[in-house]
Order: sequence, then structure tokens, then C-alpha cells
Amino acid sequence: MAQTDRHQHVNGIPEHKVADAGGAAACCCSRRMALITRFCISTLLLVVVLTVALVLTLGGPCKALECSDHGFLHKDGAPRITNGVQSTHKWPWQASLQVNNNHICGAVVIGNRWLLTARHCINVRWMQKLSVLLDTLNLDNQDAWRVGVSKVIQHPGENENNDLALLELQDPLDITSCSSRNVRPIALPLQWQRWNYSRCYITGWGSLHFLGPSQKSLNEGMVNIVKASECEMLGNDENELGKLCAGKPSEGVDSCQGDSGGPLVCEEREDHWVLIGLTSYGRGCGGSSHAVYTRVTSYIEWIRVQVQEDDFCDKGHSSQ
Ligand code: 4AZ
Repeated sequence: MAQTDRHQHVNGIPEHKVADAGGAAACCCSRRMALITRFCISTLLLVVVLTVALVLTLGGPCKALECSDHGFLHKDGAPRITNGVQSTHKWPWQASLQVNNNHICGAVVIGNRWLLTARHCINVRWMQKLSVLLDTLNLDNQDAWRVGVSKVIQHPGENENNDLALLELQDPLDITSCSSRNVRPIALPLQWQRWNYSRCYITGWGSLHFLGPSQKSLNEGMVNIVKASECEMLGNDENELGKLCAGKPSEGVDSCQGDSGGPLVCEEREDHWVLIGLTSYGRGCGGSSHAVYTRVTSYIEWIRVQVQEDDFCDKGHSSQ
């Protein structure tokens, strides 16, 4: 009996209870394993969700620019024109049109392969030597981006009318959201767009006074666009339809030689800019009259026909 008792009791617990306790321990252990597994899976899921959110917030993998990306100033970029001020941020669509690496005119990036400039800036004898300098405020900057021009399409107009030309690049810019280059096309307006903008700027490396030297640093000036009826430079015949007048004669803010072909842009909504004009001509610089700019809205259809659809963006494409 005593023997039996000894067998039946382990540490004072009857043997069948000991067996039960062993089962309970195994059961408890597997439940703990299940809890740990569940904890591990939830932690893993949380990490995956947070990573996806982070990647989405930071813009995801590099993507090519779309029409809706045109016209935005880079916030992280560093911006005179007669009586303007030196630019302290980079206007990312601004280019210098050069012959043998010398600045002759301004130009404006409008797509992956295309820029606009003034037609009077083009001389066919220079064709082999044309390039554009991008991504710089200073023309002496060794880090600036030079791209050759492979083709020029001049508007088939005459005299100082229809003063615009398209420049096709030898190599496409292929800017992506991850690109370190501060280059971005300007947004083109719609063909029949009317405007009433309060902030418009001209930019360029042109001279600070008539017959002065062109500048190494990019300059900018805030100007007003005035109606043809208020502009001493324009008559009212049909040839004037492709032009507009802008400037700020009261403060002497004006474009000058070497600014031609460069942009007149207006802020449409915060940080989003539209190309309204191309610097064309004037009576001296910084005097009492406004200057004349090629009216971009008048040439949207012409630009669309020359530039293949895959590289054409106007604001009508901006919701893509
Ligand atoms: C030029 O010769 C030029 N003040 C451009 C603009 C103006 C005058 C001359 C306007 O390129």
C-alpha cells in the first residue's frame, strides 16, 4: 500500500494529476507559440504597411515627368534684366541659346526634346554650332548642362512678326522625379486662354542697358502685361495679333539685348507657372515704353503640329 502510495504520489500530487499537469504544460506551451507567431506576423505586417506608406509619401520610385509636372518651380533650387534683380532661385525652364558656346539668346524648355526661342535669334549659318545651356544661374558654371541642338524649326512668318522658333535637342532630357538636374519644362497655356495674372516675370542673361554687355548671372524682373490699346509699341493691324506688350516703365523694368527668346511667365496658382510670352523686341531698354513679346497663346496650334503629340503638353493635358 505504502509502495502503491509512493507510486501514486509524486511530490504529493497523485500520479494521474501529474500526467494531467504535463498535458497542461504542453498545451500552455503551444498556446504561447501560437501567440508568439501571431505577434510576429502582426509586427511583420505593420512593418510592411509602414514601409509602403513611407515609400508613397516620399514619392515612390523615379518616374518620368508628366504634363501635370510642367511649370512647377523647384523649392530647393537656389533665384537683372534692366532694373530687375539678380535671380535667387533657378527658373528650371530657362536656357541659354549658344553659338560656339557663347550666349546669344534666351530659350525656354517646353518638353523632353523641345525648346522655344525667338525666330530672330536663329541664323542658319550657325546650325552646326548651336547648343543650349541648362540648369544654371551662371553661364560660367562648369556644372551646367550643355545639350546640342539637332534641328531648328523657324515659324514661316516675316519681319518681326511670328517671332518664334522651335529647337529640337540632340538627346532627350529624360528628366525624372529623382533627377538631380534642376530642369523642368514650363506649362504652355491653352490656345484661347484669357488671362489676368498678378505675378509675371521676365528672365534672362541680357544686358542691363542698351548696347551693354550680356550678363553672366541670370536676372529677373517683375512686369505687367498691358492691353494693345495701352501699348505705345503696337498698332492694331492683323500682324500684331501674335504679340503682346509687357514691362514696368515706371520702374524701368524691361528686357534688353540678349534676353530675346527667353520667357515671360506668369504664376497661375501657387508655384505653378505658365509661358505667356517670348522676349522679342523694343525701343531701347528701360525707357518709357513697354517691350514686345511673342504671344504664346497665338501659336499653340503651330507648336502642337510641329512637336509630336507625345512631347506636347498644354494646360489641357495637365490632369493626365
Ligand atoms: C533685343 O535686341 C531686345 N527692351 C530685346 C528686348 C528689348 C529691346 C531689345 C526690349 O534683343
